[in-house]
Amino acid sequence: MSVLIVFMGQFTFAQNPILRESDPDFIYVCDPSAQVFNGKVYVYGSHDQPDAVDYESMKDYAILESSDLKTWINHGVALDPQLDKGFEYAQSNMNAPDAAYKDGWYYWYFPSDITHVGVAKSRTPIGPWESAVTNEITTIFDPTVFVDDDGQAYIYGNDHWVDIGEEGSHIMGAKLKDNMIELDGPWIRLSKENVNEAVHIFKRNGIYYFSARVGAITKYWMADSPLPQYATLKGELAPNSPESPNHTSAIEFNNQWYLFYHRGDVNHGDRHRRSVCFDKMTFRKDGTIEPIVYTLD
Ligand code: FUB
Repeated sequence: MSVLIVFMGQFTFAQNPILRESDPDFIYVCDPSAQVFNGKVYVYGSHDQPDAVDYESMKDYAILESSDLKTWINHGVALDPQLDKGFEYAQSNMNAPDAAYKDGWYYWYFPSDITHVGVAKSRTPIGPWESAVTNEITTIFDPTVFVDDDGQAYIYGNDHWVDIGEEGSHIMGAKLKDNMIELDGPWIRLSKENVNEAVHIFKRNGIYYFSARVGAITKYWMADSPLPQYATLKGELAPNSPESPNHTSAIEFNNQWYLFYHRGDVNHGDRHRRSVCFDKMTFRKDGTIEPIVYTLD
């Protein structure tokens, strides 16, 4: 990886962490939901405050954008449910969000009060965002949304938050209606195993991959459908994220797969001041994945 770092306004030339505290517009962006829209990579993330001591102080979100994964535009705080009209129901703990596109709209799924899920929508990937609903659409921890090749959308998460080592939380999934704001069927439990948080789904070569933080690491499952009972646990996807609970998402961009994650041991951070990074993914012939190796610079 290049060690050259050049600053040109909002642009950074280096890989990890994407944003650096020496950037004029630096903010702590974490819980990355990476998406490819219109040939560009967008990272929709949570926003840690510089003086944060817990996750309650998380009260808005951020967007990063890149055309080549080398130069990044930091769009800064992008959705502030406390200030933007139409999100009055949103309270504290604006934990990990996700974004999805369908039928001309970009949808932003965000938690309020830990498990209540609200939805914003926009005609562009970077806003302006308007309220898609006037209240929470459902309750799930770390909501994430996937639109399959046939246009059917699904929402996932874990049924409730548990601490490292605690049991009783699983990967859950449900269909979304075409309006993207109502469930179209019951929640289905997709993992036999317990997970802590950070559920994510992606599809490659017809295989559906689910991942989640389990204890200190991120594990992954494979399945042949978006609502399997059950997906098959395959093992480690990513090691312990230094100084922070793991939260990952995967994208394919220019024929290469990448895993986005955050870490708390850079930018004078900690588990409440995290910074987004990404590294290459390597798939084996049978579709299983080599555990990610985290890099800096
Ligand atoms: O950012 C707050 C929480 O930390 C997220 O919701 C979890 O996934 C963990 O990354």
